[in-house]
Amino acid sequence: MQARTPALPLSDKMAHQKTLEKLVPQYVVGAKVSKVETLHGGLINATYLITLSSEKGEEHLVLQRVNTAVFNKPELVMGNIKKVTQHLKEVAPSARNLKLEPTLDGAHYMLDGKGGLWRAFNYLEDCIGHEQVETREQAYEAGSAFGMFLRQMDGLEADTLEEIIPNFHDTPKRLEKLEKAVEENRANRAGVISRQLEFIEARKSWISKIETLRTSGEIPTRTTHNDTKISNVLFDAKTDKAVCVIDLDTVMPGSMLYDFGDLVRTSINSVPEDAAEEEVTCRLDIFKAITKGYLEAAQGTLCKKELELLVFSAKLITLELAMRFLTDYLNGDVYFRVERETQNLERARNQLRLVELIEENEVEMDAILKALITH
Ligand code: GN1
Ligand code: MG
Repeated sequence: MQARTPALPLSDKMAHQKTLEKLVPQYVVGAKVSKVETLHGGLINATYLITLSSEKGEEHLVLQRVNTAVFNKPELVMGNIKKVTQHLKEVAPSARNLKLEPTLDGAHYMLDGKGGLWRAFNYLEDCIGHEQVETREQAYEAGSAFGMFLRQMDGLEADTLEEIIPNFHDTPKRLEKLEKAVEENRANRAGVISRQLEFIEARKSWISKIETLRTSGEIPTRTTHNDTKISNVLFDAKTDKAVCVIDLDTVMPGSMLYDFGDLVRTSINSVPEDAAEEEVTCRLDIFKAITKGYLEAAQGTLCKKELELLVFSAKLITLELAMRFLTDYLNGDVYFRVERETQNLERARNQLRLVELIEENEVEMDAILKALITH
């Protein structure tokens, strides 16, 4: 069973229910929808676990509505996912992995006529999800799932994939967007973020580092996941070992450094992204476990330069997320789902505190990394 958090407002779920009932007969004949549950609490898409009953018994299907405001070329997303899931089948035929389920007519997605794109995945039975990293074992497993994904994707040339969201992890461009949002001040909120802007301004000298090295070819452009948090890993319900990674929407060409960094960012902090900044933590034991799991599973895929920048990547992506949350706060919360007016600002403060903590611990984190690389 995947994580079941109430990810969506009830009104969305009710509106989707009718669409779901229309879509299901395109996948199976003679089955009735006996239950619809919300799955996996992302901030962007809506995901449902459909329980179907027929004479054969119960079966499950995961139906997901892609947010076309974020993914404005969803057919390109689907093209990438098709390539990635096929590649996974080739390189790891016996592994339990995500599979796109085609409709009875062989289509990999359907449009609902209301701006939504729907697709179906297999439901991986007896799996659980974790919203936060609680233990070192989970951190190791999450690291190993994404390290394995990196290795598996090594044979899938990045230039065969579409860039789903252009400049997704281009930190200098994220800064430009923030600066533009400050200037436009659409939601009239710029007055309250001067402390945050100063903090970012003081770190301008290093924000282009990864993009400069990537565009000059000193670090490779690979097939990357781009949303590497523990909630995008499925775990075996019995053993709590990682089964596979999910959420393939943002798989596209990029640097693995953003993937590793984002996994560290979302794992070392023991509190959610919108928790008060005083509660933010930088758990070094968790960092060690993730890194160990990642490097063991990636088995030498990384080049020297990538290895050198692993700790830096965590600091950079955390600053990038703070910029994204601040930008959305200034633009009036048009991108990330919010439940309250200040939530994006809270997320930004939380992330900036995490940048500060990573800075304080950077030397130690680099020592942990070096020890893992040489052993
Ligand atoms: C978004 O929807 P979700 O939670 O999978 C975002 C990620 C951010 C994350 C922050 C396509 O992911 O980049 O890291 O929120 N995804 C997109 O919580 O923008
Ligand atoms: Mg996601």
